[in-house]
Amino acid sequence: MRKTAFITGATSGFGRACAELFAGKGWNLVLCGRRAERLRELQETLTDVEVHTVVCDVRDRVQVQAMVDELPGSHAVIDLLVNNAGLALGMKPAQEADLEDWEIMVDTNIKGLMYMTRALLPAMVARGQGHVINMGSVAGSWPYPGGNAYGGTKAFVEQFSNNLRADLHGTGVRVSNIEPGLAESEFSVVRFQGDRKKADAVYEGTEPLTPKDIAEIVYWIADRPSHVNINRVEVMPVCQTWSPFAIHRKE
Ligand code: NDP
Ligand code: 8X3
Repeated sequence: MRKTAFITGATSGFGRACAELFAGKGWNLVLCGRRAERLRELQETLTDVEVHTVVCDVRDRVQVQAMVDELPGSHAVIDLLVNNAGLALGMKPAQEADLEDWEIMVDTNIKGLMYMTRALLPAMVARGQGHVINMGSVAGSWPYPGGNAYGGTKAFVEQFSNNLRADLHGTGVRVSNIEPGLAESEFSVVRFQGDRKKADAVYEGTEPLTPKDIAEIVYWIADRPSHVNINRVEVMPVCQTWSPFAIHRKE
C-alpha cells in the first residue's frame, strides 16, 4: 500500500524537490502552496502516483482546517506531514526592520506550522502512526546580523518539535526537525523582495546546498524503520562555517 505525504510549500525549492523525490519513491502526495499555476504544472509532471493539490495560505487557520477536512478519500490518511512552507523577509537590523515583515514571518513560519500540525495530528495519534518533519534552519540555533525575527521563528520550530515529541510519547507518532544552512532556492529572491542581484550575491562564489540535498535528507528521515526517530539534523554546505564572536572596539 502506498504511503501519503502532505508537503506544504511545494511550489518551489525544498518542497518541490521533496514532491519530486517522494513521487519517484512511489508515495502519493498532497501538495499545497499559494501559487495555483505552479501546483498545476508540478502535478502534470508527477504522473506515476496520485497527487492532490490545494491552493492554501498556511497563515489562514480556517483555510488550513478546511483543506484537511476536505481531503479526498484517496488522500485522507496522511502518513507524513512535511511542514516546509516558510520564508524570510528582509535582513535589516532589528532597530530598522519592517514590523510587517516580522508579522508575516511569525504568521507563516510559526502559526502556519502550528495550524498544519494541529489539523493533522489527531488522525495520526488515532492511527498510532505518523510523522511530522519540520523545516527549521541553522538560523534557529545560530544568530547572525539581520537574522532577528526569522531566526526567532526557527528557534520556535526547534523547541516546538522537541515539545511535540514529549506530548506524543507513547503514541507512535514521530517528529523531526531539519536545520539547513545556505541553500539555493527562491528563498533569497523572496527575502530581498524580488531583487535578483541581491539574491544572487548570497550564493556568489559558493557551492550551496540544493533543494535536492534537502529532499534526500527528508526522505532518509521518513524512511527509517518506524521505531527510529531522528530528532534533529543540522546541515550546512562545506563552504559554510561559523563566524568568530564580533568584538566592538573603541576608536
Ligand atoms: P522557497 O522560497 O523556494 O520556497 C518556499 C515555499 O513556501 C514556496 O513553495 C511558497 O509557496 C511556500 N510558502 C510561503 N509562504 C506560504 C504561505 N503563506 N502559505 C503556503 N505556502 C507558503 O524557499 P525554500 O525552499 O528554500 O524554503 C523552504 C523552507 O526551508 C522555509 O521554511 C525556509 O525558511 C527553510 N529554509 C531555507 C533555507 C535556504 O537557505 N533556502 C535554509 C534553511 C531553512 P507559495 O509562494 O506558492 O505560497
Ligand atoms: C535560511 C538560512 O542562513 O539564510 O534559513 O538564515 S539563513
